[in-house]
Amino acid sequence: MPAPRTVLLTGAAGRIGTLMRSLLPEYGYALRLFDVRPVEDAPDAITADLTDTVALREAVRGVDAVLHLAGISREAPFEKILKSNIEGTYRLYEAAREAGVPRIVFASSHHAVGYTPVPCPGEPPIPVEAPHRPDTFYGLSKCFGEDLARFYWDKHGLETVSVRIGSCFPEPNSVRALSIWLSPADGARLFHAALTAEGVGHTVVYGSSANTRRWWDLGGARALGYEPRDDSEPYAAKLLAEQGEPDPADPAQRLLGGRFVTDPPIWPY
Ligand code: 15L
Repeated sequence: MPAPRTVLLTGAAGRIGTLMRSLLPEYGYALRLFDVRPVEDAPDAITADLTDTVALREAVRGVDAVLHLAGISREAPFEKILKSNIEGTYRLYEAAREAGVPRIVFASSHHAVGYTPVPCPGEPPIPVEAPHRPDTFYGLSKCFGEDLARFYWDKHGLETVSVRIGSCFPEPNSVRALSIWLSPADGARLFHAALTAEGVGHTVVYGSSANTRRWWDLGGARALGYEPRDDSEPYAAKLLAEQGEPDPADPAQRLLGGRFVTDPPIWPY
C-alpha cells in the first residue's frame, strides 16, 4: 500500500484528535477533519454526527485512509454508546467500504480487556490474544469495533489496525498510568506506523510508550514499525510519593481497566 497522504481524522476536536492534528502533519499527512463539535481554527472541518451517512460519504471521498478516533471515550449510558460508538463506527466502515478506502486505523482501548489482571512483577506482559473482557459498555463498544474491523477485512478486504490505546496525555497522571501511558509523540509514531505498514489485514496492537512498568506486549506494534521513544519512569517518583504504591487488594489496581472496573457503570456524561 502506498503511504497514505490524505487521511480523514474523525474525532478531530477531541483530546487525542487535537494532539494528532498538531503532530501528524509533520509526517506529511493532509488531514481532513471530522467531528460532531466544531473544530477550533479549522473552518473546513466537517461538523456532523457519525450516523449522518450523507456527511460520512462526503468525508471519505478520495481519502487514502481513516484515523477513527471519534466516539464517546469513557463510560456512558448504553443508548449513547450504541449510537455513537457502535452505530457510528458501523456507518463509518460502510461509507469507507463504498468509497473503496483501503485502510482504517481504529482507536480501540485496553478497556476491551479491562477485567484482565495486571501482570505481577516477573510475569509475562498481557498478550494481544488475551480474550475480550470488557469492563464497561464503552469497553464493549471497543470489542464490537475490533470485531467489526475483522469482519470488514474478511468480507470486504478493508484493512484495519485496531490500536488499544492506553492513557494518552501529555504526562502520565496516576501511578496506574505509569504502566499504560502513551505519550502524544509516541501516539503519532504509532498511528503513522499503523497507517503505513504493509499488509496489516486486521491487526490488533496495544498502544503505549516504552514504559518501564508497562503491562502489555508491544511486539505487535513494533512489528508495524513503531519505535516508541518515551518512558513514564521519570514521572514515577513524584506520582508514587503523591499516591502511594499500588494496593493489589484493590480491584481498581489489580485489574487492567482501573476505575472503569469498579466505579458505578453509569457516570454522568
Ligand atoms: C480510555 O480508554 C479513555 O478513553 C481515556 O480517557 C482514559 O480514561 C484511559 O482509557 C485510561 O484507562 O486511563
